[in-house]
Amino acid sequence: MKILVLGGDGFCGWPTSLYLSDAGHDICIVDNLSRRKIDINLETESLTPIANLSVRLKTWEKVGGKHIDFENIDIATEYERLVEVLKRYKPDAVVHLAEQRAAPYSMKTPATKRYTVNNNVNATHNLLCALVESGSNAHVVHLGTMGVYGYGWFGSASIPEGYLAVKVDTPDGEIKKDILHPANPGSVYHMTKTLDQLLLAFYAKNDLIRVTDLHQGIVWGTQTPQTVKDEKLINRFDYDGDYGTVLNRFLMQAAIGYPLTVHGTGGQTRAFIHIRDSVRCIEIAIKNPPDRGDKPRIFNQVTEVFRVRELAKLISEISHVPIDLLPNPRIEAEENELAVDNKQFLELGLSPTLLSEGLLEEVRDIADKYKHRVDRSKIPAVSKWRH
Ligand code: NAD
Ligand code: USQ
Repeated sequence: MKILVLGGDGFCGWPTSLYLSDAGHDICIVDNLSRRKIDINLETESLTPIANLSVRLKTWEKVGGKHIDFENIDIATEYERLVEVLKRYKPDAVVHLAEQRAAPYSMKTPATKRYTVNNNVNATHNLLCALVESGSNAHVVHLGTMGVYGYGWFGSASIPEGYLAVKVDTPDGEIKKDILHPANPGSVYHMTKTLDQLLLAFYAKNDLIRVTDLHQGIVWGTQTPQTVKDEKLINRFDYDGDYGTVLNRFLMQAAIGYPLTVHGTGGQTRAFIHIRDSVRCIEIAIKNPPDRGDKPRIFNQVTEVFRVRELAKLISEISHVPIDLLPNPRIEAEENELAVDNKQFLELGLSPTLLSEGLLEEVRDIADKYKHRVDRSKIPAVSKWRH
């Protein structure tokens, strides 16, 4: 298949591009390198030494034996260029990962809030509009987030895959319907993903665009079988207070003896997935498109559920680094139950990488190996939800 990977230089996008290329698909990365520029502005860097994109692509050509195209386009602002690429490249599928993805960054300042909304909503809408204008029949595989659901509204009931079965009493009797699960975002970033859902649903209905939305949990881990082939292919690993996600942050903190930064009581329960499974799920989704005219197909892209303090305890036990219970900079439930349906991916063949299998490799090959690159001043999470 011919596949455009929007956001293909990012943490999920780079290993996805290599995985799909290795599997024999023709890949074109579209990225404006904004994530690298944000690192420069925040004066921080990936823990792992990521190569420039041109070096990454040349290395993959040598090591993987495959060519990957690259177009430097801001899909939120350079609409005409996006239309032109769609017309020229004629993709069978478009994987859309090109959004500002950090909740703390999205809550940092009025400027980062507005950037996140403008970038994410326009990126998704421009893509959908450009597909229609270019006459493309490409299947859109969009990366959404578990955060659209708000981590469990109905006690310990399992969160369904996108749609909630409701019964409504009407004068003509009871009506049963599957509706989009109520949205309950916890940050400006997560809010943009709930807006994306409506854009995707509208274009699926009105223009018969085939859409799959992947509500992914927190991705942990770094390497895939492709990125590990050469150090110049290494994936990024964010650890700073804005972009670092919880499990990867704890692993890096354990490696340098920095007390594990648990927000509040650590009773927050979240869903997780290893980066190796994330790229597999994307390929499974590409191979199983909905029909034209169907509503978006929604998968919950998660494999395990943990409480933050359970993760901290586990890592503290293996590293002997203490846990620090910090005031929570976010506005979020201090304690929540979370159960998530993920049957669709399991039925389609996903065999999950469990925390118990991947953790030691991550400590040994990434956190320990690159700990000399850590800037301790970038670790505290300083973005506050309410000022
Ligand atoms: P990332 O920031 O590492 O990668 C995003 C990429 O998109 C970057 O390379 C960036 O330069 C590019 N980009 C952003 N805006 C763009 C624009 N307007 N035009 C062109 N390129 C643009 O993020 P990631 O962790 O790889 O996340 C990818 C997607 O997966 C996001 O949509 C995110 O919301 C979703 N997701 C990520 C996680 C996670 O834990 N990392 C979990 C759930 C969902
Ligand atoms: N947390 C800590 N200590 C830390 C960092 C985080 O206790 O040092 C807590 C947070 O307060 C939160 C939880 O850990 O309760 C998760 O935070 P996170 O930064 O790991 O994840 P989040 O902000 O939710 O965002 C990440 C990705 C985002 C994706 C989302 C999936 O950055 O792109 O959409 O995970 S989900 O969480 O399922 O919505």
